[in-house]
Amino acid sequence: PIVVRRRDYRPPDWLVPTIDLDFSLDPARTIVRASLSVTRNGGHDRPLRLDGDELTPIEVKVDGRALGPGEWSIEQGALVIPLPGPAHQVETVVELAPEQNSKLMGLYASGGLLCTQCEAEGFRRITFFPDRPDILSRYSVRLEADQARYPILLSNGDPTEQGELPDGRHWAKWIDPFPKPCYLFALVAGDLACNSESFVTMSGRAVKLGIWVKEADLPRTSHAMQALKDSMAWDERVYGREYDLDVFNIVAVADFNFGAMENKGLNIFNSRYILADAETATDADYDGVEGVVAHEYFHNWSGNRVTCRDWFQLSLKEGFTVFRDQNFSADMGSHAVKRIEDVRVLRAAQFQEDSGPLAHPVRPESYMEISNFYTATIYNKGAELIRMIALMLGPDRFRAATDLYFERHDGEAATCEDFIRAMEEGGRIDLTQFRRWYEQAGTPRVRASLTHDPITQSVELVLEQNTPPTPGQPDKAPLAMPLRAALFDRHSGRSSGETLLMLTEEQQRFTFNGFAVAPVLSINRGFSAPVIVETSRSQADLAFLAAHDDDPFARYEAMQQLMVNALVGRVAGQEVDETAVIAAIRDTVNDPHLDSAFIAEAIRLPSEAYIGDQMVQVDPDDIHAARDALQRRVGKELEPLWRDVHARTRANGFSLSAAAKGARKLRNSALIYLVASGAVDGPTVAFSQFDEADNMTERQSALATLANDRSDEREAALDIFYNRYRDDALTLDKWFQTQAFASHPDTVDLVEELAGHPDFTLANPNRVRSLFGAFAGNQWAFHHRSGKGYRLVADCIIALDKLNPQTAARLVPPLGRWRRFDEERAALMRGELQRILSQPGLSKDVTEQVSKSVE
Ligand code: HT7
Ligand code: ZN
Repeated sequence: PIVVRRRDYRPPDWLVPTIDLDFSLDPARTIVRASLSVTRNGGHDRPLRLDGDELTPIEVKVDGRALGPGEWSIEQGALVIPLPGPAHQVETVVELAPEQNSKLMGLYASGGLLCTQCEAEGFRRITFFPDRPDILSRYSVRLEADQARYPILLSNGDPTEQGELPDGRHWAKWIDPFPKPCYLFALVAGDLACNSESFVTMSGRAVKLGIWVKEADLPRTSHAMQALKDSMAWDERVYGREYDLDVFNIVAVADFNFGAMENKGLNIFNSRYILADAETATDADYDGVEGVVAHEYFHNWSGNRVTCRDWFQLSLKEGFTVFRDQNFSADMGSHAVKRIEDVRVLRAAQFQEDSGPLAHPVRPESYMEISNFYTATIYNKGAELIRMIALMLGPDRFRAATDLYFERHDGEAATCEDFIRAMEEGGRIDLTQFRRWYEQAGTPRVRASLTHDPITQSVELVLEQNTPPTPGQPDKAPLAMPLRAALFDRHSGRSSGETLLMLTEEQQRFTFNGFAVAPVLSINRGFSAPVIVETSRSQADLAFLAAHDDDPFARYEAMQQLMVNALVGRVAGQEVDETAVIAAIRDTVNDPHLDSAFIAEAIRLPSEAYIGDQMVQVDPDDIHAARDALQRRVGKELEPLWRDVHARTRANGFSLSAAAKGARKLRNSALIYLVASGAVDGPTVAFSQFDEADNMTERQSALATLANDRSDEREAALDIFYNRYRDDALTLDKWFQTQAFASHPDTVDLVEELAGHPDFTLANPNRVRSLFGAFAGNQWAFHHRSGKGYRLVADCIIALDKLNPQTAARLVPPLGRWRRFDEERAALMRGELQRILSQPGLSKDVTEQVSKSVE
């Protein structure tokens, strides 16, 4: 496959100021007529090149004249037409078969709908066009379809006209006044019902909001609608950004490669991020809906009004938009808990990526297949970079800088460099060194050592940073990072106040005076920089911070470190005093000043994968045994506490208030520990929670707890769950996912069985992710010594690649982490990668991921 390089960027040869599209829609045979006005960009004599993927032209016209076959050619799928003048009108006709499109890119059929997905390079599967984000065009779109089957016809912009045709067909016209890149084009045709409301913008314009779903799903759209209205108001209040069209539509579809898509005025969503009710959605699902609705809405400014010049700039819109949606969700709920959740995701997904064969900078230098670069690095690390800039500037200067960015680049295709420059000028800061964050891959490590001098009553903090080598980047330069820090008096429990330390050198010293006694260091508070901090703080100091730190993230972090030390010690076979862990958990649960959601986060043992990340070589069996043993011990020693918490957090009726959600979270933690305690009634208590719950949060967590052990209750609960939800795809996904993620010795065999279940299908990405995505994230089961887990995932990748290469490629990274495991496992993992690579006709998507991982 061809490698695309950032440094090869050239402005386009031809521009396309306007495009008229005419779709005659049909699942088996759709005709697409496109009429493009094209203008030569600069003095050159290069031909017009219109990208195409699996397209054959039926007709090609220039300025109204049909061209003969010798007047155009097809090169690597693209239509190439030599043109003489500075401006022409080019018309093409192609035929598509949406029902045959299993890649879910371009125009495809899903559950009786016809819909599109164009980002990143799907538009070229619909019509011949220069498919690159720096070509901005005005779109006018006419849709025609059978009226009974597709009564609703939607596209971008505002609807202008519609009409009926004699043969049972009808049509509608949509015009989008905002020039946009083709990746933001969308259409939907189907039999859809609408939850419709109105939003009045800050300048007093009424916007018609529509959430379009299958009729039966309408009652499940109210949370998404509220999230949309909250997002619109939040973007006005926090960033001064107002919505710009008269309508804003969202459509939910069942088959979708990603979470959602921000098409201008017509967002298309994976239904799992729209549909929610208490019967079928967990609190995490509700939060997911709120966060993704906000994310897509925020793209209207950070992504659509200001778009990307090329795909190397992807984090320009994604990192910034994740940062915006994270802050929105924090404002809607708890800042502390949201930060803890976001850091957990960052560590689980991005830190892993950064330490493996697929590590890449936030602004990559090259790619083979751009779909492989919708990664945690681009999204989540990208968001952390914006967060650091916002912290360094403070709220007022950051707002001035974002105002400047939006004003300066509105209507443009911009770069990460443009964004940084706006931050520098609008925020009055020099980001010269900070730019390295965009260039260097890898997670920096910061060693923090504190020494106390009782004579001068001062402490010296030495900070040393280094970033390990990553593929293609053996040497790293020091980064500029803001580290929030505080020092605590170990007797009074009070802090001397927080300071923001700017670490810019490889090694730096900071001195603090006025400490008669050695204080306790709290560093990287709020996770102010996305780094791994290494300290040699004792268990006693960590326990102190877990009880006293006034930064909630730092308090959580101290708890986690306390637990990690105990667990890593256990794995290493060392005698570790675990009483500090148990006491800290008990004191946290009993602290009346803490809210339930925070307590639940703080007392949760680190995941097996996170424990593995702390070790030189991962031993999945020993890690599982150590975590399991500590969980059982915490369960047993505090059993009365867990009974009490479980009983007192039982709610009377369902509510989505923060307090109710927090109580459910804590109740689930209590159940986990209670069952782990080995109490004979553990499975019965879990089954009762499963059986009596009036909400999915408690039902699913009880099921997940039962799924970890052999018991009659386990089998009964799984059967009941299946029979109750077998016709509801999103909820049935949970049944697959819970079993694939279970800490059960037979999980690997069960996953093989489930892959042959009549309800399992490779055609639906959510179903694939719920079985194989969850399984590949289940460290103990996936890394089964036999290698069977690797074989199952590799088999799935090979089979899925023929249907949906994008989703197949997303399953590769867990196999690529073979360097972190023992020789036998590593050999088995590599063997599977080699087997995948030897398949004939492998897609570009999977080839890129596997070839980078196998080396
Ligand atoms: N901007 C959207 C990206 C996306 C996507 C990328 C590749 C293949 C399919 C896709 N569907 C949506 C999602 C977002 O970040 O908002
Ligand atoms: Zn996005």
